[in-house]
Amino acid sequence: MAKINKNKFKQSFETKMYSLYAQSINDATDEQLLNVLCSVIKDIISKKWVDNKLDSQKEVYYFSIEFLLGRQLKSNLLNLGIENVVRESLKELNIDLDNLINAESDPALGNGGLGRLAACFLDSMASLNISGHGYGIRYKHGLFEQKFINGYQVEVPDNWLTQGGYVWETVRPNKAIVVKFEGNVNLIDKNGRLEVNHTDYLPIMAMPYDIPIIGYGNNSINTLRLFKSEVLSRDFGPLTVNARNSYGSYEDALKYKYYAEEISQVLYPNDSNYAGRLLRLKQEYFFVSAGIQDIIRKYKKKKLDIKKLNEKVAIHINDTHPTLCIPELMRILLDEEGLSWDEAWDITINTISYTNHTIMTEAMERWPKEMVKRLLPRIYMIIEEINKRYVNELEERKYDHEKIYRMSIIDNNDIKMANLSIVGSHSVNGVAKLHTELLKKEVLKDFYEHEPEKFNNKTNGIAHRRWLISANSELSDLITGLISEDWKTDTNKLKELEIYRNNKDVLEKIGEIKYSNKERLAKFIKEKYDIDVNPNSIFDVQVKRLHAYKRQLLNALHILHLYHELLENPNFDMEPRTFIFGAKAAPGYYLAKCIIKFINSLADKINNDPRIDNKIKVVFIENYGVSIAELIIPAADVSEQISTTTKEASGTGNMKFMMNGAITLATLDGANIEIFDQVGKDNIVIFGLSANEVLNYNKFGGYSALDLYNSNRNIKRVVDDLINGFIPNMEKEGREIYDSLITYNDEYFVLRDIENYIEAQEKIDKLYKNKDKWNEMALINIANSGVFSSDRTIAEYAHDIWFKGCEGNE
Ligand code: GFP
Repeated sequence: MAKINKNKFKQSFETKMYSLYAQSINDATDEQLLNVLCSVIKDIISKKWVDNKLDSQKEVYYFSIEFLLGRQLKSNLLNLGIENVVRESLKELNIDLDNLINAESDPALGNGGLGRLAACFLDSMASLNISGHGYGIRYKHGLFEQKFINGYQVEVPDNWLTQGGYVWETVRPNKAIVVKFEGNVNLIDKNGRLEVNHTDYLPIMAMPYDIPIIGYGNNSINTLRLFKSEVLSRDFGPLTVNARNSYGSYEDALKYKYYAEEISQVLYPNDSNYAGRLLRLKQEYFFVSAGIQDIIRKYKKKKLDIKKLNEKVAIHINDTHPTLCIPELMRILLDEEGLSWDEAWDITINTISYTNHTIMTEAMERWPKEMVKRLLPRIYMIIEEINKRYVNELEERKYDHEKIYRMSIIDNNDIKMANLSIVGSHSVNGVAKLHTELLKKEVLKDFYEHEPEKFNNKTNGIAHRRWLISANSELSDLITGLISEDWKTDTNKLKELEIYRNNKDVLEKIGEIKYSNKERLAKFIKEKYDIDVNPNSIFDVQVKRLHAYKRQLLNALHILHLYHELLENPNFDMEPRTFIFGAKAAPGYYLAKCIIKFINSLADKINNDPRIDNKIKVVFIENYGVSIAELIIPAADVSEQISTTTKEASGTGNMKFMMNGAITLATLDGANIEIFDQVGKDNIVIFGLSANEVLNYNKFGGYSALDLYNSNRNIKRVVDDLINGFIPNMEKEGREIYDSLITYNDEYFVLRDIENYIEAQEKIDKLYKNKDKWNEMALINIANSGVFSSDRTIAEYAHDIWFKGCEGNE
C-alpha cells in the first residue's frame, strides 16, 4: 500500500494546483481539482511504475481492440489503500471526493462484455503480481453516447477527451513507432538469403499513451499502452528511406494527415454481425504492428536471445481482431531478425495464445484477400505461406478436400481470421464450459480433432474489487465484518458466509443493504426521468448490449403479458415489479433499434396507466456503460440472463449480479450453467430450451413460430399487440418485430421459450413473497460467487497458458 499522510498530501495537492493552474484551490473547478488529484496520485505511483519495468520475469502482453476501463479514480484509490486519507485530507480543504469521482470521464473504449473482460483482466494481472500489459487503440471517440428522443435511440459522438486529454495518461513521444501500410514488396535473393525490400509504403506513426494499472495492495503497477495514429514526425526521417513522400504537395500532405488520423478516430460498434471494412482492417494492423514492434524493441534492449523469445514473452490475442500479431511477429523474425521460416514459426506459435468469444458464424471475421494484399503486401505474403504449409500438412494427413477447404486459412475470396488464430497459436480457449464444448464439438470440430491439445476452457471472471468492494461498499463491509478481510484477496473465502444462511440478523441486514441500494437507484431514476419507482417492488434488471440473441424482446413480451393479466383481473396477485433495461443498439442494427422503441413505447403506456395501480413500472436507462452499471447492479433483485441457449458464450454481467446478491433468472447458456452448479437448483430460476434442443432445431428444423402463435392464446395476444395499435407510436417498429417472429420464424426461439419464461417469472414472484428465504438465496449466491472473480480466471490463464512449463509453475 502506498504511504502518505494527510499533511504531506495536502501540501502536494496545493503545490500541484499552483504548478498546473497558477491559482488557488478556492477558485478551481471540479475538473481542475480532479486533474490535480489524479496528477498527485500519478506522482505517488510514478517511481514504482518505472521500477516495475525493470522486472526480468516473463512478460504477458494482452492485445485487445477494446478496453472498457470505466472510471479509474475510485478503483485506484482503493487499490492503493489511500481512499480514506485522501477523502479526509480533501475534506479539510473543503473538497468533496465524491464530486471528483463523478467528474471523471468514463472512457467508453469498448462495446460490452469483450472490452470489459479485458479491463477486468488488467486489474487481476496487476493484483496477482503478473507483469501483464495491455495493447490497444486510443480512440478519439469511444462508443457513441445514447439518447432517447420520442423513444428512439439517437447516437451522439462520445467525447471523452474534451478536457484536452485523459487524466490518467502519459504520452511517450520517444517510444513512438512507425507502422507501414501499402507499397510494393520485392524479395531479393542475396547469396541464397531472401532480403525483403518494402518500398513506397505509407508510414503512420503510432504514438503511445500509457495508463497505469494499479494492483490491489501490492505496489504492482502495469501499463495499458494505447496507440494514437498520427502523421510521421520528421525526426523519423532516416528510418523511412523507402517511404512514399507523403508531403509531396499541399494536397498530398492533407490527404496523408487525414489517412493517418482517421485510423484511431472512432471505435466500431459491434452487433455480432461481421462487416469487413477497410478502416477496421487498418485499425487492426495499426495497433498490432505497433505493439509487436514495441515488444521486440524492449526485448532486444535487454540483450536477450531472440530465439528464446517465448521463454520471456507471452502474447495473448483477445478474439480475432489482433490476429495479425501472428504474421507480424513472423515478419519481424524473418525479415528483421533473419531467422529461418521454421525457427520463426516455432517461436511464433509458442508465444501466441488465442481466446474465442463467440460461436456465431456471422460474427467471425473474414478479410477479402485483395484488400489485405493491397493494404499489407508483406503480411499477405506471409499469410499465404502459412496457409500453403498448413494445407500441405493437412493433405499429408489425407483429410478429404472439403475438410481441408474448411480448415484452410485462405479460401477463394477471404482470409479466415479464426483459422489463422488457431493455426498460429499454441492455445485456443473458450470462455465458459459449454462454449468450449461447442467449439470442440461443433464450430471448430475439425481443428479440435486435428490438434486436441491446443483447446482448453477458461471461464470468464469479473474484477470483484470494482463490482463488489467499490460498487457496493455496504455489502462489502458487512462481509468483512462477518468473515474478516481475507476474501478481498482470496474470493474463495466468501464461501464462509454460508454459515450465516439461517442467521436472521444477517439475512435482514442483507435485505436492508439491498433496499438502500434500490433507494439510491430509485432516486437517480426520479431525478433523471421523473418516474416514481418503489424500492419495495422487485427490481428486475436486464442490462447488456442490445442483440436479438440476448432476447430483451422476450423480457418485454412478458411485461406485456403481465400487463394484460392485470388489466383483465385487477386483483391479479403479483408483487409490484420494476423492470429496468439498459442497452445500446449498434447504429446500423435496425431490429435492435426497433426493440428499443418498442420497450420505450410500452414503458410509456404502462407507467401512465392508472388502472394497474403502479404494479408494474418499466424504465429504460439511457447510455448504459460501466459507471451506470455500478449503480444498477447492486440494486438488482433479479438478474435477467435469458439468451437463446448456445448463443451467449459466457456472459459476465451474470457474475456481477450474482456477486451482489441478485437471483439469476436464466437459460442454461454460457456461464449461467456454472452459476447453477455453484448455487444449486434452489437458488437460481432456470427455464427454456436446452442446448441440444436448440442445436437439433438448427440442424433438423421442426420449429414453427406460426403454429405456436395460432395455438397459444398468450402468445397470440402479445404478438398481435405489436401491430394492432394497442401500444401507440410504434407501427413500423412493431411490424418489423412481428415479421422477425412470424414471417422469419423466430430465429432466436423467443416464442418457443415464452410460456416457460412466464412460469419462471411466476416462480420468482412466489419466492420473493418470503423475504427471509429470498435473502437466504441472496446470501448463497454471494457466498458462491468467489469462483467468478477474474483473479481465478487470470490464475488459470497464467498457469495453463502463459507460464506453462516455466520454472515454479507447478
Ligand atoms: C462477448 C460474448 C460474451 C462473453 C464476452 C467476454 O461479449 O458471452 O462473456 O464476450 O468473453 F458474447 P459481448 O460483447 O457480447 O457482451
